[in-house]
Amino acid sequence: TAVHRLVIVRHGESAWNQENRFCGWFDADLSEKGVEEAKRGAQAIKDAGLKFDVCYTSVLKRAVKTLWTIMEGTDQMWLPVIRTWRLNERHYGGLTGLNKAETAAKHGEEQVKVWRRSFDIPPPPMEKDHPYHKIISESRRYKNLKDTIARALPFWNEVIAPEIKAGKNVIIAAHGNSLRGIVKHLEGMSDAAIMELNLPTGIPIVYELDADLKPVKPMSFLGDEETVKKAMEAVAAQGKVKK
Ligand code: DG2
Repeated sequence: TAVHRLVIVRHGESAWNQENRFCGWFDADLSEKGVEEAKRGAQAIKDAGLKFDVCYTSVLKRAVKTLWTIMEGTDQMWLPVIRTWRLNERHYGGLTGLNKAETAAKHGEEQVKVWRRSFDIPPPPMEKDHPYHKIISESRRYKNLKDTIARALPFWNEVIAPEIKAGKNVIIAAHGNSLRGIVKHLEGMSDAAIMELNLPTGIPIVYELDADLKPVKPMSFLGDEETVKKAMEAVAAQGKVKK
């Protein structure tokens, strides 16, 4: 039986989602459409009457602003917010800034799918002379960074899961891939199954969890089925060669 509820939401469309560029740890802002998506997400959460006790997000402004928009739209701006690099997007390494469709044309759609979606194969590293190396590596927020690989899950296990078990209502506003990591863990998905999951931007997802934090039913989207389906297909299509 469901005893806990968790809401996760991928930030609204970012300027680099819009330009179809690998973003990772680059701090792209929300696009105008992304702001609208976040507002719609907020309205959906308001309509569903969902209340939270604590909020988690990354240290990237596209996720932080999405969370703010939801807090504002649901009149919960007083809530505590914890920002952590552990909920950041996957670091896209050498791919950062590249256009996804152009990368697919150059390296093949299969390779791009592996770089975007595989559980254990990382994108190529970011070399020192990469155009975005300086701006990302010199940011003060990453000065104490020790471990860039296994990051979202320890935070889930050590911080978020205990809060939920203690009865807190939690919302996490983060990124396509940091949230895919949490979803894989929650649902016990195989490495193959997680390859096929594409999270839409700005549409809140509700999980009903049992006392051991196992989902008692599939994730439910606060959005109409057709919109959700289209949005997920569009994310998958970003890695295809442009026709
Ligand atoms: C996107 C995800 O991250 O890209 O870094 O480009 O969720 O912060 O927009 P997000 C990026 P894909 O893995 O879908 O290519």
